[in-house]
Amino acid sequence: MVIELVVGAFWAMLPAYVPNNAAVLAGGGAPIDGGRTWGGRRILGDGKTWRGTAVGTLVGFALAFLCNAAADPVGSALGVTLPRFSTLGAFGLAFGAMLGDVAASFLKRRTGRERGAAFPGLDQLDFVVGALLLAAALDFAWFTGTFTLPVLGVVLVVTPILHVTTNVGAYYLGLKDEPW
Ligand code: CTP
Ligand code: K
Ligand code: MG
Repeated sequence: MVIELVVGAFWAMLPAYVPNNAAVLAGGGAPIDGGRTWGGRRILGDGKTWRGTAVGTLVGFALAFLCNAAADPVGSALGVTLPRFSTLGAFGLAFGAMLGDVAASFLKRRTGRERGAAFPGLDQLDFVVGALLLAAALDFAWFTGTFTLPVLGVVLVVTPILHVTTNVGAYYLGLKDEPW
């Protein structure tokens, strides 16, 4: 039961977990804010690009369909039932994750933090909150059926741990400038 809950929560969040990492690999090119400032600071900064945002969203969205196709074989191999993604739910998770990260950069710039500065708590949860909110907004019936309260509890505990681990890994692999 606990295994099914944890594996199911991880599976349900995959379209939200992958976009940020895909953006790190795909980043570069024109920044979303076009270099513009507000109150003497960049609106978002050079770390939020059109290409990173678009590729991140597409990769997360596409992954949901791979997950749907793989849910039966993977589920029976693990002896658990894995959740399926609706199209709108999948899009909400992927694009919402990117929007949450963009919103966090907006807040970081407003609070005087330069690009790449850490904002503990926000860095680990911005994309989770964005993903869950947009998925709920776009397909509430699917959302409440998939993200039950126990699943949400697991997501809020497991995500920061995974986020810290993957970012430290990406940093040591030379893919990311900072370990957060
Ligand atoms: N990235 C991107 N577009 C996004 C998100 C990320 O291009 N929407 C790429 C950028 O190259 C960015 C890298 O992924 O530098 C790491 O992402 P992140 O840590 O979120 O950005 P930071 O550079 O740390 O900037 P910020 O302080 O604004 O978070
Ligand atoms: K970030
Ligand atoms: Mg960063």
